[in-house]
Amino acid sequence: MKNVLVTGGAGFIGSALIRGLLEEPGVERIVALDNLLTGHERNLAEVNNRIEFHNADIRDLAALEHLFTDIDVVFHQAAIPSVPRSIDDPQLTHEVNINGTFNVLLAAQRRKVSRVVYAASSSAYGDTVVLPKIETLVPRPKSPYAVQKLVGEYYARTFLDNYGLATVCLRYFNVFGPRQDPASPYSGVIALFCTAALAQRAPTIFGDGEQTRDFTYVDNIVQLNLLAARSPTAPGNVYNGGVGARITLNELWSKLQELEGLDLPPRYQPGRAGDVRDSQADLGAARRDLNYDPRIDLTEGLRRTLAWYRASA
Ligand code: UD2
Repeated sequence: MKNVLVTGGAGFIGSALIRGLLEEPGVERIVALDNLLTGHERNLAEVNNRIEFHNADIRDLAALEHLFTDIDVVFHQAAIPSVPRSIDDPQLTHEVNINGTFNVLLAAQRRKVSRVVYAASSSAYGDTVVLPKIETLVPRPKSPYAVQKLVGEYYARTFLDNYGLATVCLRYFNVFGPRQDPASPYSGVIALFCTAALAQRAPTIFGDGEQTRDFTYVDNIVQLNLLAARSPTAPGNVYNGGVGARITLNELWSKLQELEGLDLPPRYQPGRAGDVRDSQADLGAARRDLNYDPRIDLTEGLRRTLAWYRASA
């Protein structure tokens, strides 16, 4: 793994991954690609002189083919996230998340990239009777976003089977941490809750707040990506990326209030379309095959995230 490229490199997860890659032995050249639709150049501010940044779009196949020259591993993080955003704008999210992913795989195959690690989503599971959710469950996507991310997995597997492109899919479970943008109504709930807590504002909870999530600090996901890029047995597989726990949104807000010494009841609004009720990762496969060991739990992750938002306000 000498030359690596991160799509969505100026995004929240992509920029964290780049910081991880900068510490990784043997990595010599890091290329970041982003169209800055949801990413920000400021996310790469202090590492900018150690990487190559390209303002490029994954819908542009020619640009990808050009940038993938001599690349060993592509970490494909570029996407338009958010379940409600995909419901509001299915066409744009389809074009980026499905057609863009197809282009990344095609360019990787044409440029003889040795491996693509793909950011898949836990949303692929939908509502299952079984918890924690294990990779062998039949997917039941509930939103355009969930379908789009799942199609990416199927394409990744198909490119391995038909063209020999080594691909690994990582189903991220509700990732949070520094640099997650709190500025959009489509932002991840922890970014919104942390910034509400720091401003001493009541957050909005959609539904009864008893839905559960496996909130995963971003450094755990960086570790998972680096392991997936190196493991000889990973290609062709799908791995959950979570911490293996779950918490309700009501509990999450209580925890944040405790950490910040607040007493602010949340506002409740009707539940969101496409929302999954419960989510928790089974980590058996990732632990067994990849040696994945998520070291940062929710409380520690929240402390670090609050500190980051406080410092960057
Ligand atoms: C989904 C995926 C996640 C990732 C993400 C990317 C599931 C279970 N998870 O996250 O793996 O791919 O999409 O976008 O499908 N909420 C509030 N108040 C707010 C904002 C959100 O109550 O102000 C609720 C929301 O209704 C949901 C929960 O918080 O029940 C989490 O929402 P989110 O948008 O942070 O992430 P989610 O679960 O859609």
